[in-house]
Amino acid sequence: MFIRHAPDIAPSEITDYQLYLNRRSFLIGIAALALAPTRSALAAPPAGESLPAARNEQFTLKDPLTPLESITSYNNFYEMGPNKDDPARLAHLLKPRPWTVQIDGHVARPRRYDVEELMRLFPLEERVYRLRCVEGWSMVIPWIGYPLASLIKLVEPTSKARFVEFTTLHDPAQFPGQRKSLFNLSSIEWPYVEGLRLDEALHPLTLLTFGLYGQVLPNQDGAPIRIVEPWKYGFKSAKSIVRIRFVSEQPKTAWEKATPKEYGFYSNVNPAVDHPRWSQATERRIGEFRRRKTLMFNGYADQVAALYAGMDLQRNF
Ligand SMILES: Nc1nc2c(c(=O)[nH]1)N[C@H]1C(S)=C(S)[C@@H](COP(=O)(O)O)O[C@H]1N2
Ligand SMILES: [Mo]
Repeated sequence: MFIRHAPDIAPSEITDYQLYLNRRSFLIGIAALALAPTRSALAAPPAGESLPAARNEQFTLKDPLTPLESITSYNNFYEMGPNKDDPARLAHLLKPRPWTVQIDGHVARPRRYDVEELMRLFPLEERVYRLRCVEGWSMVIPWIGYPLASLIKLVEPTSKARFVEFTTLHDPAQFPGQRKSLFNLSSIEWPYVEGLRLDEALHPLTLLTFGLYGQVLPNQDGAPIRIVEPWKYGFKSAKSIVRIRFVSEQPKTAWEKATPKEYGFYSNVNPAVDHPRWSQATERRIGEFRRRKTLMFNGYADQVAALYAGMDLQRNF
């Protein structure tokens, strides 16, 4: 199953991947024992439950994987709190099952889906993508999901649909970061809203994501369903989505509303356009000390540059 003899695989990658597979087979065993009889009645968080998916080599980077430990302990998820370790600490408050996702707006087939059904509509794939946070760090993550395009085609956008808006759950009982208090000085107006142009949402790289590292999404990574948009800064990849709406006007996103001079609608990874308060020319891969050069469109320029042909990317940042 894990056989890639290519000499370009770093020993560190092999170690991470072996660890991952060992842990995965262990978890599959545990999950089978614990969950077999009552799966449909299960409303508890399925964290750690295995989610098998065939790897799509066409969309798999050869970079060493970031360890699962880092992916689940160093997070941005402001609904859970402003610090990187808040999500891991408070993730147990989120109940990702049962969960429904409303799909509406300018589509011929609006519908509310149970996330279990949504997850089974199309074959799941594993894809290794880089995630580049606007703050200057990056990770390499084996995501599990299917192209958002498959779902979009199923619900049939009408000619009025020009953008897609994603909305995260708003529930202060599950998300302490949404409670009003002196300690929550977050400038985000809840719920968290993100958006893409329809052609970006239809791009084959855009992944509707249900898992990572062979298991269902850990709560702190946006369970039970999130978007992953690998050529854009991480904040475009909205977590714990409850609504996907097709609209004709460009959505007002949460970060744009909070700090319009710092966060634009497009937010394509671009080493030539600095954040007003820091350079975007380099980044630090979590787990490494050296800084790497940030790549145009996070390294996906060959695949996505055509989406922005003729656009001024300094203005449309
Ligand atoms: N709803 C919601 N989605 C979110 C965020 C958030 O605070 N709330 N943070 C974003 C940011 S800034 C990043 S870098 C990524 C981090 O994803 P990860 O924690 O799975 O690595 O999630 C993005 N999605
Ligand atoms: Mo981020």
